[in-house]
Amino acid sequence: MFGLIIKSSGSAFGVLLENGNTVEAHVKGNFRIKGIRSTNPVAVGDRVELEQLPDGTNWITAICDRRNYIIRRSTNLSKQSHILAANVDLVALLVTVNHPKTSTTFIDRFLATCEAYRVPAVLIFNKTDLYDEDDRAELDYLRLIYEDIGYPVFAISATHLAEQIAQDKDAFFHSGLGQLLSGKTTLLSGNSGVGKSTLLNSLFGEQKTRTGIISNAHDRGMHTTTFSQMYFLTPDTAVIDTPGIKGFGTFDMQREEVGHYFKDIFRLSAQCRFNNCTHTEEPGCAVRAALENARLAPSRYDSYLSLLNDSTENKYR
Ligand SMILES: Nc1nc2c(ncn2[C@@H]2O[C@H](COP(=O)(O)OP(=O)(O)OP(=O)(O)O)[C@@H](O)[C@H]2O)c(=O)[nH]1
Ligand SMILES: [Mg+2]
Ligand SMILES: [Zn+2]
Repeated sequence: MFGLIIKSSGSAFGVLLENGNTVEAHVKGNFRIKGIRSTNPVAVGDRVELEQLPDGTNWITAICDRRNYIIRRSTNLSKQSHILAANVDLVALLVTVNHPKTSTTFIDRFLATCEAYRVPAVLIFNKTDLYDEDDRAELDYLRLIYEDIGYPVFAISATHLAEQIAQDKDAFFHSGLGQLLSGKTTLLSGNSGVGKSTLLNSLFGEQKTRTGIISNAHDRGMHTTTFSQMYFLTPDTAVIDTPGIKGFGTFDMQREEVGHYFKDIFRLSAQCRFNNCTHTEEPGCAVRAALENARLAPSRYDSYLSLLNDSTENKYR
């Protein structure tokens, strides 16, 4: 029996079978995939083989080869890694300039990971209805940076989107963000409280999953979503809502490799004097020249350096 993992809470999995039924399944404690050390051997998006025992319980016995996956280390101090999802067409990173604020380091680490795993990514700035003048200026600034690199950028209000979609669903799914999502399986990720579940509910026009509040004291989310789940908008359009994540420790990057995953830095590096330039101390570095001439955003360079430091520390591997 084969199926698709559509829900993962860590120990139990929801599996969509070929006959359209969903069953709960488990993995044996010692189930491991060669080469990947992660807290979850199976992730949403995985195609799996199942065995049903006479007592009616379902056990995952094998995972079909993955087209791709996105893996994250919870923090740089942690050896634990977590597969966010497998076999996705697109990563939609939901971020906010405020309420709560998503850091550019987080954005850049996430985008670099998407590059490393060769999964296309798009940035969605949410909660525009809450932005004041400064927030809007910040949004415009960041939008320029990321569009210039080549990432599609959208600015939305997930709460207002619900009305817009209710009024004209077809129009939404035939242009902009809606069109981009159509026909794809999209992993929705971001910090807690940025509105992932709210966006998901708006896309469906009904409450599919619980949303939380933002703590007044810390202006942060409360980690409301505790499991990952794939929801089908149409038979060929799916969105995966995931629990909010904090830091983004990266993985398996060699020092010389880090620059490859920053598309802007990679492009500039073609003009560096040394082809193994790490863009730190070397003479004739085109990346640092671009930084000085304001052709490279300081925040991007800072994020690059933070990843370079991770890979230098190396001891976590
Ligand atoms: N004003 C405004 N509030 C929003 C918007 N999107 C989400 N929110 C609010 O932000 C809070 C958190 O939203 P959630 O959808 O639960 O956030 P999440 O990203 O799923 O959070 P986790 O599940 O904890 O990762 C809720 O109170 C939402 O109503 C928006 O566009 N505008
Ligand atoms: Mg949520
Ligand atoms: Zn250089």
